[in-house]
Amino acid sequence: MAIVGHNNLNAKLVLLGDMGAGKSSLVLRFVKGQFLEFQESTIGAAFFSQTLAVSDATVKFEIWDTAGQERYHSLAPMYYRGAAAAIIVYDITSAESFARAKKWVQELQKQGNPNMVMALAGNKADLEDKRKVTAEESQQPNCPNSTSVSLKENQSLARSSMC
Ligand SMILES: Nc1nc2c(ncn2[C@@H]2O[C@H](COP(=O)(O)OP(=O)(O)OP(=O)(O)O)[C@@H](O)[C@H]2O)c(=O)[nH]1
Ligand SMILES: [Mg+2]
Repeated sequence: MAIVGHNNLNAKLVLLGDMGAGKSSLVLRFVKGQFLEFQESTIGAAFFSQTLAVSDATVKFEIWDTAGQERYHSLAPMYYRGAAAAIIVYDITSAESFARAKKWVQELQKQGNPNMVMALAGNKADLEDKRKVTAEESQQPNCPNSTSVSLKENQSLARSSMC
């Protein structure tokens, strides 16, 4: 996290996870408070920023929304390098997306900034009847408190937990 001026901080945040997990939906909720039923798949990566007042400081989040398609995997280090925080998103209706999320946690633990704050967010909680990743499974030893959210139903991101 870079200190820009008195109580003004810049924080780089990166979104990682399988394609279709909901990374862009999460950013759209955070930045514009919106949800799109047909969100287009991200190509390469997209950049957004959002400024929030946190206690007596102003934090400007510089957000990299990466593309989940496998062919973009090799670009990811460019986006997570130097990041203060990473949110790894998976889709609770897809076991593959959860397997991918676990790989991201491992990759960041090996290659990411050691002080990086990581959160694991199981998205699409509104599709509970199609759930493939149980709440127990999602409690990873290296990320023990993950919970699920629905970006569609505008549940708070605070419900996803820190690793
Ligand atoms: N039912 C439901 N659908 C969701 C939710 N969040 C996102 N979606 C839908 O899931 C689809 C994929 O969401 P995206 O945000 O594009 O996923 P992504 O992770 O950015 O995907 P890539 O850019 O391909 O890596 C979109 O059609 C969204 O509308 C949710 O909480 N519930
Ligand atoms: Mg996307």
